[in-house]
Amino acid sequence: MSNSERVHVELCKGASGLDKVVLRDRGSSAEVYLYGGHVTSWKNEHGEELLFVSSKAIFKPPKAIRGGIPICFPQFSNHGPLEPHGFARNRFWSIDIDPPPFPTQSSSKAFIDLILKPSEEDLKIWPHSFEFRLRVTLGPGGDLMLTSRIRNTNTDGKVFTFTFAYHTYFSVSDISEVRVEGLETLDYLDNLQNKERFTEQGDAITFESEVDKIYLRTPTKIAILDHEKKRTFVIRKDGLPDAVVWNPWDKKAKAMADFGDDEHKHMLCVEAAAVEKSITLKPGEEWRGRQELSTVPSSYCSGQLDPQRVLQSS
Ligand code: TA6
Repeated sequence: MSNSERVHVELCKGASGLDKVVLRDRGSSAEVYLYGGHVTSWKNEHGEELLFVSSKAIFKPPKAIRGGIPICFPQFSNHGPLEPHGFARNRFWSIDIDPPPFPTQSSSKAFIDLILKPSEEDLKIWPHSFEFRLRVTLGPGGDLMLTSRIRNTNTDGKVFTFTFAYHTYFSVSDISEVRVEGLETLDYLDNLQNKERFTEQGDAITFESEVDKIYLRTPTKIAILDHEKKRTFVIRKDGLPDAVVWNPWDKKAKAMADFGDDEHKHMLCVEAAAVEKSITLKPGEEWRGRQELSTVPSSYCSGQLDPQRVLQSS
């Protein structure tokens, strides 16, 4: 079956009978649940899964799915009065059949538009009307793009502010062999030390214990090198100045009911985010936040690919 005949977008049933959309393009694929507007799978042309989803993940409201790409909105973590990470990740989104024209043209046919609007219940906890449009695109090269467009539709003239993150769980072979490049020498807020501000040392970030840091005003590109898999994840982001790096390590892993005791060894969250400075929208205004994920074959030590070259290339 040629690529043009292949079904690029398919609506079907997933875990717990929840609706999901499967995107396919030249052997690559991605899956998005309407519950949470939540990407739960991204596979390359070899069928290898690139995102981590816990074997104990719960696919049942109101629990957010543990893994993939939860969307944190209108509040990141406990940076505000709402439940941790806001409510968008545990609401049912709809397929947006008539989205406004998309700012950039993509040749990809494998994309889906989802939309979230507040329910009466949501307006009681966050009294603001909004339209949150999310486009998930699987690019011809297997790249995964998420573009969020959030519009303030308040009719009472009220502005609103929010914080945001794509809480991406990357699948890695062995966390103790992983390096993150692009965050060196930056300031960060350490969530394990009352959000105190520190400056990162000069080298690539490696992992030997629990990490929960919010890096401030990072470059638009960050690389995650998985030595064992000879794979580098490249995160490109737009409209999302910060980046959160999280690994619960062993103790927190054991404390989370929807997370396996040893699963911290095979995942790393690097989250394109807007946290330090919340985003303010007047009625009628729209914000856009985009992340593009791709992989390049790599092996740092064999010098085949220097991450700095990845970070400096377009
Ligand atoms: O993004 C890092 C973080 O805020 C951590 O503090 C940790 O709580 C993680 O998110 C997971 O949060 P969750 O609410 O999904 O358990």
